[in-house]
Amino acid sequence: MAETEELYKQMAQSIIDGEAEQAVALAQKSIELQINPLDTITKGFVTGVSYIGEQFGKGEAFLPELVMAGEAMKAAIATLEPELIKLGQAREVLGRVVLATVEGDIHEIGKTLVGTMLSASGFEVYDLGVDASAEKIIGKAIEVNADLIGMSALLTTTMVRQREVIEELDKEGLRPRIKVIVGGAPITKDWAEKIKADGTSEDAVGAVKLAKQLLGKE
Ligand code: B1M
Repeated sequence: MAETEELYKQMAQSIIDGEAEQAVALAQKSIELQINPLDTITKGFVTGVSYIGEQFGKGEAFLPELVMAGEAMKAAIATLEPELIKLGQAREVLGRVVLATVEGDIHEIGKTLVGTMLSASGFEVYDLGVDASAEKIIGKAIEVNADLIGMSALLTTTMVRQREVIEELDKEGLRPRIKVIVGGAPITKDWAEKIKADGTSEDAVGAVKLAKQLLGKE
């Protein structure tokens, strides 16, 4: 529908402009129009944040713009969160997941989205936030008797931390009981195999599917 396409464009632009209030207003409008919140995120807001990321990579946008885009993105996703939860209609607890962005990395938007979708689908999620050390992640996994650890990394310099956590889990004999999934923009299937993770996915919906498969809950 032309109106929806126009709305997606405005959403992307609100992120590019770093206009959090506008992003929230557009997210609310999408709820009123009963647009699937996952479409709102991927076809609207993510288009904007990807564009600003590319511009930043080329030196054509600067850190303050990246920060403002990130804030606008967070505000939009927070507005959509109740709708995302409704999508899941969880009935039983499928398993316990410890989720974090790895040490040295403060990118939280994708990780939080994965957490929301996992919760909505019936997983009990312990979200440790960003910049989480291996010690913190493993300690929490032991404390809550986790079935799965999910680690997000957005920087090529921090993705190595995922391997460190896996090596530590192996050393402590906690695998294969605790499964590990990894994700984030630079993470590939090759990387996941190389570090002996149990899997990776490109997006939040894929992460839920993978978590269910790994825990035999499909
Ligand atoms: Co940063 N940043 N950033 N940044 N930032 C990137 C990642 C970058 C690619 C931009 C670029 O240069 N083109 C680049 C990394 C380059 C590299 O490593 N090769 C970069 C850089 C360089 C930096 C700084 C170093 C900049 C600086 O200070 N000079 C700095 C690092 C700070 C740090 O972490 N120590 C930095 C800071 C920031 C902000 C704080 C300003 C902000 C984050 C705000 C926040 O999170 N609160 C920010 C942002 C917004 C970005 C971009 C533009 C967007 C990231 C995002 O939120 N995407 C990003 C460019 C890009 O990725 N295109 C960029 C939307 C989100 C929904 O997608 O996070 O990919 P994503 O999550 C997806 C999937 O990846 C997957 O599902 C999610 C939902 O579909 N997924 C998983 C994610 N985690 C998963 C886990 C799973 C499974 C799937 O299982 C557990």
